Amino acid sequence: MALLNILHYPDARLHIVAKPVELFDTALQVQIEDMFETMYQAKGIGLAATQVDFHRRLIVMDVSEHKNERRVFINPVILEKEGETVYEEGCLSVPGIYDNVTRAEFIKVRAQDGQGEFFELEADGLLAICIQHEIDHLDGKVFVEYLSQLKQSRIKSKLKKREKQNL
Ligand code: GNR
Ligand code: NI
Repeated sequence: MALLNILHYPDARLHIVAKPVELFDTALQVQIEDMFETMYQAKGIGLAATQVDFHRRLIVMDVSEHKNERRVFINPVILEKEGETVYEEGCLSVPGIYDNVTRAEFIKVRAQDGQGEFFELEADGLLAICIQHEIDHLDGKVFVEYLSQLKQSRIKSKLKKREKQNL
């Protein structure tokens, strides 16, 4: 097992559009395990492969209270969306920044598991929000892009400044 490095906004690699996973091999199982380890240690509820500079359509997630409900979504597709909900989101790639984002309240998603088996899931609440947040990452989109240009430029300056101090 290994901890992976999480990219921080504004890193251009966060805007790469991920390609489908085609091979459900041992290397993929290792990548999934490493992503869970990285997500749990960073205290996140989800992690998209894009965030660890791996540009395939793979997401790991655990929105449970006791951190014992692992979910893997490979090549996820949202089949249905309904309603709207506003939630104060955060992102491991935008540390320390939280702001309201409007998303669909209910979704139906089709994806493959780690073995390549297809499944469908209807989700609401935090699970639905997190799935949409993670699929955005696979499409090269970070939640701050839903905020005003002014907020985005303030967030960029703040994170760049912080990054410099940590050099
Ligand atoms: O840990 C996370 N918490 C969170 C809170 C509200 C909305 C979305 C998220 S996902 C985030 C982890 C992350 O950055 N995933 O990409
Ligand atoms: Ni995120």
